Amino acid sequence: SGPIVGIVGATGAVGTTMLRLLRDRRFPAAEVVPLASARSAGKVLDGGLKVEELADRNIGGIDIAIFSAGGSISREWAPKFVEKGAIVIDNSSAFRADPEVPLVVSEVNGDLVAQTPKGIIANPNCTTMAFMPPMKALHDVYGLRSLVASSYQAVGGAGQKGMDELAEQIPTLLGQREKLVDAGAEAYASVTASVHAKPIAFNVVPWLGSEKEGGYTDEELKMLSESRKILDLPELTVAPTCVRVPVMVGHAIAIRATFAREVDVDEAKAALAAMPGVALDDVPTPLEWAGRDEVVVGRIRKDLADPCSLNLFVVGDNLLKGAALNTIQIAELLVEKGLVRT
Ligand code: A2P
Ligand code: 11C
Repeated sequence: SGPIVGIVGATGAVGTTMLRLLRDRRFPAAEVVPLASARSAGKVLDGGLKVEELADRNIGGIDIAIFSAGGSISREWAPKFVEKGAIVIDNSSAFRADPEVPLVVSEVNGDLVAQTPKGIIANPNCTTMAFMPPMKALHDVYGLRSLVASSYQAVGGAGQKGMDELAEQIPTLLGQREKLVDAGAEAYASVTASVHAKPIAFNVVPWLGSEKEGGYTDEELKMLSESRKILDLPELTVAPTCVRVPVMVGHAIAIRATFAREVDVDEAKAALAAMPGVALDDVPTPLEWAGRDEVVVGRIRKDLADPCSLNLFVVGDNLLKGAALNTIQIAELLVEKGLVRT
């Protein structure tokens, strides 16, 4: 029989999606164990599984542990699962930079699931994940050198609480519709932001994550460090700007990609169309692509000034390919390659 799969953070936005994907994709699990905080212990989830508390007594026997409960939970608990014989697939940023932990996008560098000296495989950041399959496809043809990448990120990237905050602010601000037009600051002051950096309903917030060096946020610097690691391009340069927009699910990224060779739009489209997990759409929007597995690329234009650069727009469901789907695809690779205890 198959592996016993533990989902840590099973009650969250990503964890719930993982549980659904295990069912929908008929993952060959002998058993699925949903784990969350003591607050959720005993809760029965859709599908009938009962949540267990993340506690030492509940983690024995798990063969694959998929984490999406934040970096501090991963740092504390992932090694404990490994000690008990599990392979950990971690959706937090806790281990992504560790040279002994592969950072895997299934279509791009899935072979690395066999190289896990620490028993941990990291799942990339949801924004970076969306543009990795298209960039890999184009890199293989033209040789990628640099990116200017500006994101339009959904509130669902911050989990259930991120979506709740937008849903609560919309009716409050809609109730003061005139102020949205001529007294924005007053409307703005009538709602409180706790998850997002500033009120997000009817707004766009160019600050996402925590402050790091040079005025960049951690989310922006992940676009650089994770792209380099996943594409195995240590010299890649990235100019990142991350922006939160009032969209529930679906991150978008406007990208100017510069290559070693001159690009051709039709040839680029053919390379993108041939890449597994990538779809093409002339004008892709997050709302249309929420709930779909593929990342989608549109607005593909040769740069006006530089014949070696392409401008394009990428959209990806941050809960699916950006998070839960890629972790399940990694688990599927482990099973296919016979790399997991059953
Ligand atoms: P819980 O629902 O019991 O708080 P999201 O990213 O959507 O906010 O979800 C976060 C997930 O991480 C939830 O499943 C949440 O469980 C889980 N989580 C948060 N804190 C802990 C903790 N201390 N121990 C175990 N799971 C936790
Ligand atoms: C967001 N992308 O949209 C962030 C959340 O590196 O896993 C994911 C942070 C990460 O808020």
